[in-house]
Amino acid sequence: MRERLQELKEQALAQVTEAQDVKALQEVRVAYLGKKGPITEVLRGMGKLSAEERPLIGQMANEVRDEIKSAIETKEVALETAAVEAKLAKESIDVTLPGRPQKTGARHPLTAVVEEVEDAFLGLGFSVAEGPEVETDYYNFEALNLPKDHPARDMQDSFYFTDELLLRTHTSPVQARTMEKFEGRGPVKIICPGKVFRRDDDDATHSHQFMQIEGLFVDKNVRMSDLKGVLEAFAQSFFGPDRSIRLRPSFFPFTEPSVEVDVSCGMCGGEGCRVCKNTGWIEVLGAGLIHPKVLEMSGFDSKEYSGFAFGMGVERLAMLKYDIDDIRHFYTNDVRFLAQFKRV
Ligand code: 2U9
Repeated sequence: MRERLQELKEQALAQVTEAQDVKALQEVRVAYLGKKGPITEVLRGMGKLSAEERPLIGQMANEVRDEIKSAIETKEVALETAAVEAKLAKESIDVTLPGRPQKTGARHPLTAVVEEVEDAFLGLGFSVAEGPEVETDYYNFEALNLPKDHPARDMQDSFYFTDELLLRTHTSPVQARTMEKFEGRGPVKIICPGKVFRRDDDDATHSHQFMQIEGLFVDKNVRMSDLKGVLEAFAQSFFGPDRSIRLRPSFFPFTEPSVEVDVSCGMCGGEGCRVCKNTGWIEVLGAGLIHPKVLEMSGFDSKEYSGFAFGMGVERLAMLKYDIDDIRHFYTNDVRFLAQFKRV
């Protein structure tokens, strides 16, 4: 039996040495150490041995089994390590190769302009307010002193869902809704950026969808001089510190008095040139003191409170700032146009 065990051990260890992979090792394990294997068989047959021989053979069988087991385990670790090393060698990367250029996007120029205008007004203590693009006739017109038969409605024809529901023609309803929420107690100091819609034929300067930023400041003792100071600070922040503004009388149903606001021409510095059509000035926004009726309709006592409001077209600002000649560029998604704004 001693010889048999010695023989089994040598055979098993030789097969472990020869095994080229984990599967072959597994086969050796089953063949020698399995329940039906020769070592188990030896142990089972020990009953036939004499009392002196039994413990000796039992000890030897256990030793042989442990030796085979540990040889298999050692070989297993060696095979696994070799496999990982082979994989690493195959997958090594050449870190000296040049990198692949990353394709980067760009903010849409209208987004860039909105964010820049927001920054300028946030610095002046304004907050940003937003509201729905589908509006009621009341907030889009009535609350802004544009009753049903008002002639100024003709300039803001819209897309109607029903007689009372339409795509907003300006962001002014956001201001009216915000004022209502303040329940007659100022100050209210907000700017309202967003998409607006008008029934219009598209050409180089008109688009049936465009963006506006409107603003409003309601408090006690708000005057025209406050409006002028805020708009001058904005113009200098957005167009450059050397710019000035001028106000010309105008009319809007929601403001009284109303003004058009011009910025001095950046091309000629006010001398007169092609860009400003020889006037030295460029029209950029409309503004005025909020009509007392509008204040009252949104819940403010017009004897206690006053305020100013202003509105500007985002496309027009972008066209002036980046010398863009056609409003349709903003909405046709030509990558050659959009890629020019990567640094903006
Ligand atoms: C409330 C009260 C008053 C907003 C104003 C303008 C003047 C204006 C135009 C500029 C170019 C629109 O994009 S544009 O066509 N806007 O001239 N907007 S005052 O006045 C308000 C708004 C809300 C409650």
